[in-house]
Amino acid sequence: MRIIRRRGWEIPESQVTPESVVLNRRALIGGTAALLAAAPGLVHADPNPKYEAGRALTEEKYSTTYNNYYEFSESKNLWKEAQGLKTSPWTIEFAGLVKEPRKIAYEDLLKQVSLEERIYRHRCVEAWAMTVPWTGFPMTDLLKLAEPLGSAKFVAFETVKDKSMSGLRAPLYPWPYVDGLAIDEAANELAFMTTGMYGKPLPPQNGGPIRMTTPWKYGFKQVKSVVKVTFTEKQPRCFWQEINGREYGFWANVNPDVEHPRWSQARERLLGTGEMVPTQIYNGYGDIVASLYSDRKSEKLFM
Ligand SMILES: Nc1nc2c(c(=O)[nH]1)N[C@H]1C(S)=C(S)[C@@H](COP(=O)(O)O)O[C@H]1N2
Ligand SMILES: [Mo]
Repeated sequence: MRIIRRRGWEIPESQVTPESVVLNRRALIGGTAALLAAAPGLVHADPNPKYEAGRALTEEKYSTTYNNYYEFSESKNLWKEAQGLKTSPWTIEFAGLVKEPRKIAYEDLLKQVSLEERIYRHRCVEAWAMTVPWTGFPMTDLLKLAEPLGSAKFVAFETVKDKSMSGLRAPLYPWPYVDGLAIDEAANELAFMTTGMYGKPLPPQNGGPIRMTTPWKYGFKQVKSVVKVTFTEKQPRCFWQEINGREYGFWANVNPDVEHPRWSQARERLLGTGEMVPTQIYNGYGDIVASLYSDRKSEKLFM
């Protein structure tokens, strides 16, 4: 098991978690050493305070049973169907403006990165939110492995198309699901490749075996079950932008003051408790990411 990097992104779990959840997770981690050693994509890291989640973790039973994954279904209740996605073996392709286009087995990729745990807030454009302890590695490490050329200005992530996904039969959608980032966004310290949650491998419904996580942006930017990473000179086409570019743009940074054409973004509903809380600009991560946009003020940054 590679693992454990003492860097922050989260306050110690004991400070953000109801005591019972902490105890359960400690029991899980302590009691399943063999499982942890055997399963890829796992980590239990010692949190080192840097970024504060500032709210309780969402209970796992909610974040793993209330999902957006249109390849399976437009309903939130798709987790059972998603178990049909075989997440091993898994291969990721590096394509486009890279030194050498190639495919890499997920197992081999994991050997070349260090896993850590980060507790991030997640904000869906539909105005629900959750707080999740993710496992994974910085997106910069993926960039290093992919070796993009200097001419690469953007990176696009693509979701698998699999026979287990009955939603793919909806012909109106521009499958595969693709979304992307500017290279400097992808290199930001918050951008994360996620391989697990709650100390376990990432389940298919949450984008297993590997998804990307950019917590300052709306959830639809966060591509699940990634099989292809393509470097481009121009902004890549993005799934939701293509479906409805008026409502869903490329940058899609969270902002409580920029309304969705059909609803307010001022507040968000916490999964599990149903509590309504104010939404923060950049989902509360502005101190880390706002500088990415200082030279992009003319762009439609918030939707
Ligand atoms: N491939 C794919 N990725 C996707 C989606 C999807 O439908 N298909 N939905 C997105 C949206 S809208 C959100 S809010 C998050 C939800 O992630 P979660 O189910 O882990 O909460 O996944 C994002 N990634
Ligand atoms: Mo979403």
